[in-house]
Amino acid sequence: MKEKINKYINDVNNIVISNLEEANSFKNQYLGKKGILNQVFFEFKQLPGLEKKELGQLLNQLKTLAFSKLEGVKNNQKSSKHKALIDVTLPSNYEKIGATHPLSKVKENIVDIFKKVGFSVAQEREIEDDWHNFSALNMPQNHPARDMQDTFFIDLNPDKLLRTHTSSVQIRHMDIHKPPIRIISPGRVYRKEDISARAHCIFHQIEGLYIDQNVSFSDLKAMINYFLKSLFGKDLKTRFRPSFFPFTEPSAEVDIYWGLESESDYRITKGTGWLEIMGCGMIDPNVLKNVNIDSEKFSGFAFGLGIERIAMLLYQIDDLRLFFENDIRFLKQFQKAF
Ligand code: 2NM
Repeated sequence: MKEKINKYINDVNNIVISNLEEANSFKNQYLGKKGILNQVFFEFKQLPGLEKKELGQLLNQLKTLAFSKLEGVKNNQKSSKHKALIDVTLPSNYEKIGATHPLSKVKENIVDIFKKVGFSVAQEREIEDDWHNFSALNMPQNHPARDMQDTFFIDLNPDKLLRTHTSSVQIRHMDIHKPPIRIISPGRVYRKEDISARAHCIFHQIEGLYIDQNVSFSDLKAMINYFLKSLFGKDLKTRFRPSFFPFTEPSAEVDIYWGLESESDYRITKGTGWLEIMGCGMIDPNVLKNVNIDSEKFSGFAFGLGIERIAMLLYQIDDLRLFFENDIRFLKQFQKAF
């Protein structure tokens, strides 16, 4: 018995375990239910008391050795796993720390919709002159439409002002490029307004311009319907109401059917279910004349909308000021929203 135990001790000492499979077979062989240790303990129990005393210690030595051998293998594996994972020369894990601002996201979505049908983006200066912001758009000095917008004037001589709409971008584009024209102009615009939940002195617009031969009002309607259905869903209902802008004739305002399902639907649609979403029209021949485009040969349409308004509808934001305060608690909500 003594020799047997000593042999096992020797065996365990000499066994080399190099993988999980070998560890499992060692465990079965020595520590399993019918394993060597249980067998030897069984035999040990049959021994007379005196022999037990002598062999007990040796047997415990074998038991401790077998367990610590297995434990050693486990620890080795753990630490080698760690060694393989930690490579200090690798770049650290990528942490997403920012979010796209909701206004940027809405702008990108709208721009993508128009890019699909051949529009390209035009951008221009925010500090404009009177001609490009007003006069070229069929709003001469003393035109009543100028009263509709309160303008931030920077200088009167020479005239410098903050653009009140992105139509000035389109005027500058038409100055340089001749039809066919398909552009969309997203950008920041300025109006002298008191800041409240519904008004701000800075906001964002997107305007579109399409000029070619034989462009009609039905082309305009089709384009707007394509755009609004792309943005709000293909089952969207729209309607066009006659309106007035100095730079278009005829002009229209476009409503979308928002529904009357909730209390807030009632509030934002004033109980009608309809929401005014954008303005549009056929470009006035006077505007084409101002940029030297032959209005006998070419016609076109234009449209404009406010990005804040769309973002408020899409994300149920009820205070315009949230877009400009950049409060992290507000912005964080858009990290995963898109
Ligand atoms: C609107 C509504 C109707 C518009 C017109 C022009 C330009 F420069 F071509 F004349 N740009 N944008 C336009 C027309 C904008 O916004 C509500």
